[in-house]
Amino acid sequence: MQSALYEWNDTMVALATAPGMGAIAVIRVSGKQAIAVVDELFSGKKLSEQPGRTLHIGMLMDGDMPLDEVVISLFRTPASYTGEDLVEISCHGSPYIQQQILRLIQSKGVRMAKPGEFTQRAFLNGKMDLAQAEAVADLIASNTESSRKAALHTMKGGFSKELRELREQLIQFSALIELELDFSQEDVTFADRTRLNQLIQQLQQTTTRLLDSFRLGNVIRQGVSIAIIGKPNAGKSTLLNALLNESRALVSEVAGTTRDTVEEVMNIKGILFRLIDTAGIRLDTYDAIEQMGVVKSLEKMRSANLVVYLIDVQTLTTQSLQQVEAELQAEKVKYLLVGNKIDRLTPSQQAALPTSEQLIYLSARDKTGLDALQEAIYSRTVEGDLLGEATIVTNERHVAALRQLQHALQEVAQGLETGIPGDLLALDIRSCLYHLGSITGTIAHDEQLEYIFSKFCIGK
Ligand SMILES: Nc1nc2c(ncn2[C@@H]2O[C@H](COP(=O)(O)OP(=O)(O)OP(=O)(O)O)[C@@H](O)[C@H]2O)c(=O)[nH]1
Ligand SMILES: [Mg+2]
Repeated sequence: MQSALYEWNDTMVALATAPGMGAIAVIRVSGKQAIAVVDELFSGKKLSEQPGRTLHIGMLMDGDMPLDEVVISLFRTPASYTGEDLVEISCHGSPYIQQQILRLIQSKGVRMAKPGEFTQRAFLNGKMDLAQAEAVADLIASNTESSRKAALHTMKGGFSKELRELREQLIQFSALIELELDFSQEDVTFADRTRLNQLIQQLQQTTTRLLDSFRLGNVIRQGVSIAIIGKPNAGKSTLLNALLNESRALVSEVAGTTRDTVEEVMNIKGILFRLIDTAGIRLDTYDAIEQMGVVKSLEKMRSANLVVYLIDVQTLTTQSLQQVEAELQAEKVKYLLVGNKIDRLTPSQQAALPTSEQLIYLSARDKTGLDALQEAIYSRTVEGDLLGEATIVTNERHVAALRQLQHALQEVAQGLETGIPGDLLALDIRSCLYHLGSITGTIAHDEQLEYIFSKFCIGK
């Protein structure tokens, strides 16, 4: 898979660990000259005579002067991350040493790698397909259990396997169509029309399932936004602090304390939730700043994935509850109702409180009932079995391609129904294969690759 981007003969270097001081830093060199160049700087064994997948300890020399004691990991083509000769130098993590090593290697005619170029080479050398390469960046960026899991699944080829199966089905399909073309002169009804219909249905189902997984994929990637809404003094900021287990938002007995929204993240069962504390909603205020806060709260409420509506139980009645629910329903938002300050009521008063499926009682101050709230937040927003091994599509580019595939499949299905000629069907199938190929990168343009890999870290 030759590409104009790919300069087959040049050797590149980059710092693979985060810049700055650390215990150890890793510098990667990949390409035809990688081993020879590092060999010239290394005072230990002759690296060019060593087999791949070996480690070597020795001094890295700046001329006659020892610069640092390092460990060399040696990989030989094709058994390396990039598929090329690859040397990793583990040095002491001083930024000065890192810079000196990078300088020495560049002085041997090696250039600095661009972001993602190691992975790009791995892709161009057929070590992984494009979907897998993109998952490498996702894995590095993963910040929760769910994002880590989804990225690892794709990086290890889970998604690619599903795409390959789709592709095989499509090829089967086109073979059947060709067969039909061969028989078109004879007056036989094609025996396997049912088989064709079955196949196209299977293809559509898989595509739809993958597309549907993106709803969850989006949740995994971006997190779920939760707006905490309610009247002034209901205890919204206290609840935010309790959920975060820190004093993040200002709390006071003065109604109208929160003026601007406060956002913080919380992790429930490996999913990221963005909690938004808002100014209490009071529509009769004459304070201009507070009024602005209220407008903002309403905006946050409308754009959130879930609204947690807080009510002080001391003011809670069946009637007020109904009114709140009616208003939330009119806003068409997904919501949970929380009766706060339960500690203020006697057990008999508590027993007399209205109950509803959507209603949770707790004390934000005493931090009781928080587990039930977290559980409800999770189950209201994240559906399906996250711990399963199913592919979850998290990448917008893949979604766009899958949508086009779905559209093209629809054309094929329609063509079958209306009985369009086989050669036209074959064209539609080619378009299906094209969209599939764009995900795995069998069909990829240089600019597109450049764009995808430019978003990677340097050294990966
Ligand atoms: N007894 C009791 N008091 C609480 C509880 N939660 C909050 N409070 C008190 O209620 C008052 C208001 O709390 P805040 O968290 O500032 O309320 P808020 O909804 O953020 O208020 P605004 O930002 O003004 O809209 C404070 O004095 C809190 O200590 C609770 O569970 N029990
Ligand atoms: Mg507040």
